[in-house]
Amino acid sequence: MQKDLIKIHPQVQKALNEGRAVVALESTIISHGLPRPRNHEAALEFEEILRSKNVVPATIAVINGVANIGLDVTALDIISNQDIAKASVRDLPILAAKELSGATTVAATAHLAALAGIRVFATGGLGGVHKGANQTFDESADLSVLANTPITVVSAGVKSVLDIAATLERLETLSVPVVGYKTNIFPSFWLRESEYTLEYRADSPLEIAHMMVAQDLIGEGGGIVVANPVPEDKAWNKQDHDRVLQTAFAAAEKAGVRGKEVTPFLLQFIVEESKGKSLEVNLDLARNNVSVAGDIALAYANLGDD
Ligand code: PSU
Ligand code: MN
Repeated sequence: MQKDLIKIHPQVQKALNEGRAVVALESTIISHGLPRPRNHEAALEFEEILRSKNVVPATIAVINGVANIGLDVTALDIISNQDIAKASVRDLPILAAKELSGATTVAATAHLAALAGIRVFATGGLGGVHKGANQTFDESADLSVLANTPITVVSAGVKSVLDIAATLERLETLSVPVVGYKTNIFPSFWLRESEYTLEYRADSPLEIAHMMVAQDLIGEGGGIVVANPVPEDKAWNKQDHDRVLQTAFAAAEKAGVRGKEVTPFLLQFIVEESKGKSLEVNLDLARNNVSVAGDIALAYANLGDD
């Protein structure tokens, strides 16, 4: 068996060759994190936010066994409208051999983006350690993959459905730096805050670009997490947020969801229970992450020009 397992979109390859700014985007948020048809609109909009900054978007997904780095119109339609698998890194060889399609998680997107030479990646929220993980061992592969994947991930922290303290501890153990973007507080996805403070912050894209260069030189070969809070006027009201989340946990417990189903179940439940409010906040924070990732990619590319 000798096939091309990775296909890099010509525009993405050209930008990489020329040292221009490229930002990777994940597909699980599109296939499993957002409802149709908003997911397809979002996929197009995220790419447009980047193009308008003169940054080349590279949405990543596995299409019929081939890891696509940068999607064409047909592939964007597939990830938005077909029921395809949620694919983490461990699923990649299986999808390849079986010639199946899959939407890539943060872990799989980061891994494939780095293989292609992409240095910056925007997502909504990073996966992490789930509550009760001391019993279930449910910790997202997003964390361990970032320990050995040289990519900067812009995320609105982690969802408050996760155990934030444990997630931050694991990132420390895995030697993944976590930097607040214009904040000293770790954000919790729909909210700008959590109970946890961060030791370091960056106040400009250029500062992050300098950290990336230093990470390349003296780091362990891993990534950087940029924690970027949702804009103030877009955040969810804390009281509503807390109430809906409590209901969501109870529902997940009752439904007995396990493994990779947990995150999509909670997200969908929360959208319904909040009458769509959580969805609007989710889209706003994702747009904001895409925009900041674009600025970081531009700053990093400009450093290369000096
Ligand atoms: N955060 C979101 N929406 C999502 C996810 C995270 O706002 O859809 C997805 C990401 O792809 C992340 C994955 O990598 O959930 C984590 O899943 P798990 O907990 O099963 O590793
Ligand atoms: Mn999990």
